Amino acid sequence: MNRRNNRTGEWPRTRMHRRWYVVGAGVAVMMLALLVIVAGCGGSSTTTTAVGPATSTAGGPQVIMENIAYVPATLTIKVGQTVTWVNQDSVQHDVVANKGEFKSGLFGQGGTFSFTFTTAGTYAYYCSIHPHMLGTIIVQ
Ligand SMILES: [Cu+2]
Repeated sequence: MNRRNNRTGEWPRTRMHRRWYVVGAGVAVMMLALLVIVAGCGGSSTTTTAVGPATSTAGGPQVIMENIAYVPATLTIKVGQTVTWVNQDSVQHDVVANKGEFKSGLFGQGGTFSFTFTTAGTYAYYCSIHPHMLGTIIVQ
């Protein structure tokens, strides 16, 4: 029979490898589960306000709120993209669409607001406490 050979240690080594395969498969399953969870959360239009350092928003298009202005004032994106507004002012701001498509609520320095645009069009918006603070998102 093909039993293990204690002298060479051949069989135990193979078993070790098998054990690592099992661990690897477990990790892969966990990663897949995480991906599914993350994908499931990515709905059509998310409106989340996170207060705290804006560190997890890298990558997507951003509008910075500074000196009581939106920078850039006009931002062009593609359908399906998520815009994140980041308040870098020492005063509170919000993001309110003229036609009501989104409304963030006030948030202070370091706070962020994200909105996913699923329909092409031009979205003018303003800050409810600074009448001259205006911006536009063009979704193509
Ligand atoms: Cu403001």
